[in-house]
Amino acid sequence: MADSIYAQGTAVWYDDKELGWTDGVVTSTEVNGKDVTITLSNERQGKPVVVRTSLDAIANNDRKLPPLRNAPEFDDVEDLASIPHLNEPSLLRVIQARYAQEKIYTFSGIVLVAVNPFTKVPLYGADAIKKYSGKSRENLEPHLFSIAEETYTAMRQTRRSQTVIISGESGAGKTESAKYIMRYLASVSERASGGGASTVERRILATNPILEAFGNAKTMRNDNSSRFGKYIQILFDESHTIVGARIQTYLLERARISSLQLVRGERTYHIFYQLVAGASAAEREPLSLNRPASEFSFLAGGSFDQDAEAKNFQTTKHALSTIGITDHQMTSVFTLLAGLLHLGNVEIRQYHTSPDAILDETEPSLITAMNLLGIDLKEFRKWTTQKFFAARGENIRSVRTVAQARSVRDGVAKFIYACIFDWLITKVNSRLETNESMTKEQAFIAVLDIYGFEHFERNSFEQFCINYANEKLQHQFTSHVFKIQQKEYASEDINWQSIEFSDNQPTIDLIEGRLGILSILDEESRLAAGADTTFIEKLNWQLLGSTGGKASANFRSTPDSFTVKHYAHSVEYDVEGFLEKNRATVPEEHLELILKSTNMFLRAVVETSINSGKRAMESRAPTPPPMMAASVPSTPRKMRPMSGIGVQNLVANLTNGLDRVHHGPKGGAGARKPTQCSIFRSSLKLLMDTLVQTDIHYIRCIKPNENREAWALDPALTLAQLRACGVLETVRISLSGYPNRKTYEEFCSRCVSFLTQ
Ligand code: AOV
Ligand code: MG
Repeated sequence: MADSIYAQGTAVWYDDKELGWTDGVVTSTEVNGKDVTITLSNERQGKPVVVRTSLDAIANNDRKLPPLRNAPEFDDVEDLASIPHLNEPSLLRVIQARYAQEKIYTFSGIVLVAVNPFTKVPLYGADAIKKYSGKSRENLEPHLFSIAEETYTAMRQTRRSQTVIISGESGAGKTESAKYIMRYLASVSERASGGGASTVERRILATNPILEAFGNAKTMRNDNSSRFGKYIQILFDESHTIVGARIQTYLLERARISSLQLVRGERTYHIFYQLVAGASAAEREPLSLNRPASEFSFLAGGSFDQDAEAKNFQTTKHALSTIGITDHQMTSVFTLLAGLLHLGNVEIRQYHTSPDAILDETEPSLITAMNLLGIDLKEFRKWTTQKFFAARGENIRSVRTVAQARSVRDGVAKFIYACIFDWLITKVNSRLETNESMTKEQAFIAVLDIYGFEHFERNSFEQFCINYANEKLQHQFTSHVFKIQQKEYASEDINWQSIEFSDNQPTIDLIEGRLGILSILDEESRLAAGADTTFIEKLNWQLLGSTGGKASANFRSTPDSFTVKHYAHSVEYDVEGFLEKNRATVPEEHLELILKSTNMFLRAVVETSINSGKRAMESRAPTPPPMMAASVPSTPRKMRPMSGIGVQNLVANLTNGLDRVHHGPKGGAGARKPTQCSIFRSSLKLLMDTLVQTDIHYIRCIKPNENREAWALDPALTLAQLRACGVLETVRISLSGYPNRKTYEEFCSRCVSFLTQ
């Protein structure tokens, strides 16, 4: 009888409408224990609050009976799995009580929960690293280093590769955690090799400032928000010393380049601010950067601290040179970045009252931008303001509207920036994963720092991709924790009560199935007449019309948005801009101009990026070789000037998909230009294939308040995150199951060593 447990004196939680979960004690029971009086711990107007409730009424209203509260000594447990009464408020109480004592880490079965302190904490110094190395997690306070040590020990003992998956909302602390883990591994490797930091270790740590300068930006949620996902594998040799690394990145947010698409108060990538604040007079002069940042439209709206950015610029440059980027290459990169800043300032006007775009040949920003980028000014101007298309066998000219021309201008800037980012990653990888490191590699320890689930007021293509990635990771997590454990118990005939868990496979099918959202989006992106409106129509027809019922449980739509029921939350996506973002390309003519640039570096950068995109698609190989699954080719690409024929071939190959857009279907499927979502999907598939070959460790970062206030915890916000990342379900399974697994041999050897002590 559920009600018999609510005897007088029982400590319970009461779900108060105003206060949320509140401590209470059953002070009396009536009607055979079915009506209870609960006295709450808080007072109103100097008197304790007393609530009377009928357990039958609660049950009839389908509300949860008051959960049982644990004795106060359980408020400080290091593992949530060890509390007797396991329910949401009890779990929150532990996290909250520990956080109040400045203990930011708590285990939850196999997961480490990390609550952001939003202030510097003295937890990560050399002494802490020393304290955790060689120790098992049971003997020390929960810490990021317990997990890092666990991966290192496991790799040494089993020779298997390891992955730490770090997830959580924007600003929860994923990237900071990833950096501490990398630092820990570098330190223990140093000790294994018996020397100081090696070149390779210094290079690996140098990737952090580089990736942050080029891939992070200030957003409303985080001043240093990663606008890409990353999977960094640190490679170890037989003696457990670091010999190299490789980095795989996912979906850089391109829209952040264009001021037209920036949310107020948010900024573009840090590197632009660093450059304008930190470049020396000699560096500034040839780049025409002798003016305040506020005069660059791509930088407008973003406030910044001149001195801090100048200092960061030096850090970035130092890191670039540590990784092996030459001064000459650095100057070339900065020239392109300056070219983009000037491109953003190119003024496109409208012709009198008509919406037609005008761009003057004498426009000063245009002259500077084209000079820096080495692009033919006249041709660029022409193709930015007009386009040709074929109709009934004739080439018809049409003038672009101001809005279209500006969007083309920004599209070129986004495209070039994304190419610079790809080039940089390829370059970094070529320095980290050498032939020598590949020969010596025995296993790797990887860290996955990927954007957490996003649910904003307005959600677009980026959120859709991010949430799709999280859906896959959540599935991996549930499969790992729940399915495998349940199966294992069943196979060993262990008495096991099956645990309910939410399987999100239907949502994944809805997104990536044969006729799912992604394939419809790709199909539509490749059609000449494809538009956001036709995309949503097809979604409706395909997902609600023909197949009906099956998908509709997780899918709803309106004429300009669609809603997906994700594991964490239902999210409504505004379809406006989906196709453009998925195509993420520049008009064919502009691409041709870029590839004919007199700036050899720009050509090399674009070529490298195009090839890395193609590689991402090609790496769809059914069975990637173990360990090497997510590897990025190690041989540095030679930068050579392209012959005229080479350029044409490349353009033809690349724009085949676009040709189809402009001139109707032609060319084989193999020649299609990969769309953003198809590249993303392939790289995710590769990631999942790699993950299953590794032992996985989980860190769930929690953002305790929205204001980034030190040591302040908003219970509802925290609870929602604990729920969304499956922490509660994990604890339940750990409790119902058997937390220790030992092979028969291990068990015997433990017994023997115990008996002989
Ligand atoms: P994220 O990676 O999870 O967000 P970050 O790792 O960038 O979040 O953390 C956001 C901020 O929180 C940092 O800039 C620090 O100020 C603070 N912080 C995080 N972890 C710690 C820590 N362990 N100690 C002290 N301060 C910390 V995003 O990339 O936006 O999804 O996109
Ligand atoms: Mg981050």
